Order: sequence, then structure tokens, then C-alpha cells
Amino acid sequence: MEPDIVQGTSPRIILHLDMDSFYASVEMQDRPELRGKPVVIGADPKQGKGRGVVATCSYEARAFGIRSAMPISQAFVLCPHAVFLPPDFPRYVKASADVMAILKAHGFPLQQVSIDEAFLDVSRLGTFPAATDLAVRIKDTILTHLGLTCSIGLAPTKVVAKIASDVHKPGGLTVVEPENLFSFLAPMPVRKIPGIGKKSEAVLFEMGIRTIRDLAAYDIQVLITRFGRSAIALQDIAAGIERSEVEEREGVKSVSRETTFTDDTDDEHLIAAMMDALAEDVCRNLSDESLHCRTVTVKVRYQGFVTKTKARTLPHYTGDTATVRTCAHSLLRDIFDGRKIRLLGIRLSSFDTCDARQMTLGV
Ligand code: DCP
Ligand code: MG
Repeated sequence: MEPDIVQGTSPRIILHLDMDSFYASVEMQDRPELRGKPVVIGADPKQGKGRGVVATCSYEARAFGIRSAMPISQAFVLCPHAVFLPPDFPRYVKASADVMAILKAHGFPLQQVSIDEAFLDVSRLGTFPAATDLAVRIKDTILTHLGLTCSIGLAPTKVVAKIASDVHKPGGLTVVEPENLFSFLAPMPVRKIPGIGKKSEAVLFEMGIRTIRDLAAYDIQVLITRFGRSAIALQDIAAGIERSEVEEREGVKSVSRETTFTDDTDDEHLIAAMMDALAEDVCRNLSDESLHCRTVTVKVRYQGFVTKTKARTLPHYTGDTATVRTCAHSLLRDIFDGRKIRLLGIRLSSFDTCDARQMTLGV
């Protein structure tokens, strides 16, 4: 097995930061009268008849069982007196940019992975205590300047740093030094590994694998027959020896749009018109960012919440709305089975790394 740490070098120290109840916290910062209240960001609940889902909610709302991606109608049932607010995306994008600017100011390689989370490679600091001091300063700066709290994980790998940042949310700071790496990971349920969702968890359970310790010890050949070659990376993660780098240039990974119909529908014209509108909208986003994509994914959620997605990778990068629209319609035809549709979505990904902004910078 590859040695964990290359001889003669210090261990890597990766910092993962994730903002606490991000959209809700931004709203509570802007409107102090909301502090301490259950606040839900998402679709209009319409007194329990609303459609669409919860984007996020404050920790006070989580005490009632409300969670991200839950139908808004269910959130209303759980806590009818919560404050329900529609998302204000431009405001969250601005808050995100402010957070990233604070992180960037420290001069370490930074990889933003979503609107409210990022990795920093702070190995240059040399020791975990020094990295812990930095993490405390970052938390203080974000709180003082933006009035927002975050949770931070420090660990020798990206995956462990990400798992660690989640352990003591909200407001947590969790440090996993190399000697504690395996004892930290081993008792955790496999679901804690980013990318292991309900389905993989069920397959692993069936195989008798419940904890990360079980996964690390499992016969790799059997794992490969179930999960293919990704089983190797999975077992490396379980053993705490994943070595992926903090990739500075990765910014936006995908752009997406989705919408919930006011009434579930099987009207093909309406569905096609909505797909056109979503494709137009998402392509506008692409051109605003001067990006070209290669992968188009269409998502259909049927009545009853069964969700189907299908993706296609195009032979060339494109930013052309007509190409994206044609591909989206073709994917939609493949997955639409005539049942009533609740939600329709489109995602564009696999961006060209040589985008227009970089070309301009290069000349
Ligand atoms: N988000 C969303 N829909 C989801 C999940 C998240 O719109 N299904 C948005 C709202 C969140 C933001 O992305 O505020 C960041 O996602 P997180 O998963 O980090 O969730 P939060 O920051 O809200 O809460 P936590 O404190 O658990 O990180
Ligand atoms: Mg968050």
C-alpha cells in the first residue's frame, strides 16, 4: 500500500469551511428581528398547500424536524408559525463572495466547492496547532465582518476535513490530527462519506458494512464486483489515505435550474415549453459566466416524488442554447413515461477549463 505521508515532508493540513444554515443566516443577519426564530427559506408554503421544497432553514427550524429538500408543505405542517421566506439568490451570491474574499486574503490555495463551502490547503503552516489558530481567526473575521457563523474541519485529507467540519455544526471547529485519523473515521456510519447516498448505503448494509471501519476492512475484490473501480478510491477514503489536492482553479462545477409545476402535469406541450424556458435560462447563466459545457442532465420528478435523471455528454463543448435545448428534449423523451410530472430541471456541467475569461487574461 502507498505510504500515507511522503517521507521527508510534513503531513498535509486541509481546512474545510462550511457556512451554518447559509441562506437563513444571511436573512437573519440582514433582519435581526428574525434571530432566534425558526426561519425557512424556500417555496411559498401557501398555508400548507404550497409546492416546491425547502432550500434551507435556521437551526431553530431544524428543531421541528425541517430539513433541506423537504416539501415545503411538510415544513409548514411541522412548524406553521415559522417565518417562510423566498430565496434571494443575488444576496447569497454576494455573501458567498465576501466569505471567499476573507478566505483568499490568507494566501493559501483555495477551492470553492459550493456557494457556502471551500477547502484551503494550509500545509505551509507546518503544524495542526498553527492551523487551528488560523481557523479560529477565520471564524472570528467572518463573524465580525459579515455577522455569520461557520464550521471548520482540519485534517490531513479533504474528505476527512469535510466530514470533520460537519461534526460540531453550527459554529464547530473539529481538528483531526494524523494520529487520530483512523479512530475518528472508524466508528462513523458509511453515510458520512461524501458521495455515499441512500442507495449506496443500502447496498453496503446488505453486505454487512455499516461503519467506515467495516468498509476499510472489507475484501476489496468483493467491493470491486459491487461498485466497480471506484471501490478502490472508496476504500482509500475509509482508510484515511485519500490524497486528492485542493484544486485552485475549480470554481463553478455546474449550473442548474429547476421548477415545480403549480399542478402536476402530463401535458406534453406545457412540459416542452417549460423545458425550453429552463434551457434558455440556464444557458443565459452560462454565457454570463463565459463558460462552455459538455454535459447536459435532465431531471424529472413524477407525482409521488419518484425522481429520474439522465445525462448526456456532447461531442464538443458548447454554449449554444439551441444545442442544449435539443439535447435536453432528447433526454426528456428518454425519461418521460407519460406519468404526471411535478418538477422539471436541467443541469449543465463539465465546463471547458479554457473559458473566455481565461483566454482574455492570457493575451
Ligand atoms: N441548498 C439548497 N437546497 C438543498 C441544499 C442546500 O438550496 N437541498 C442551499 C441552501 C443552503 C446552501 O445551499 O443554505 C448551503 O447548503 P448546506 O448543505 O451547506 O446547508 P446550510 O448551509 O443551509 O446548513 P448547514 O449548517 O447544515 O451547512
Ligand atoms: Mg452550509
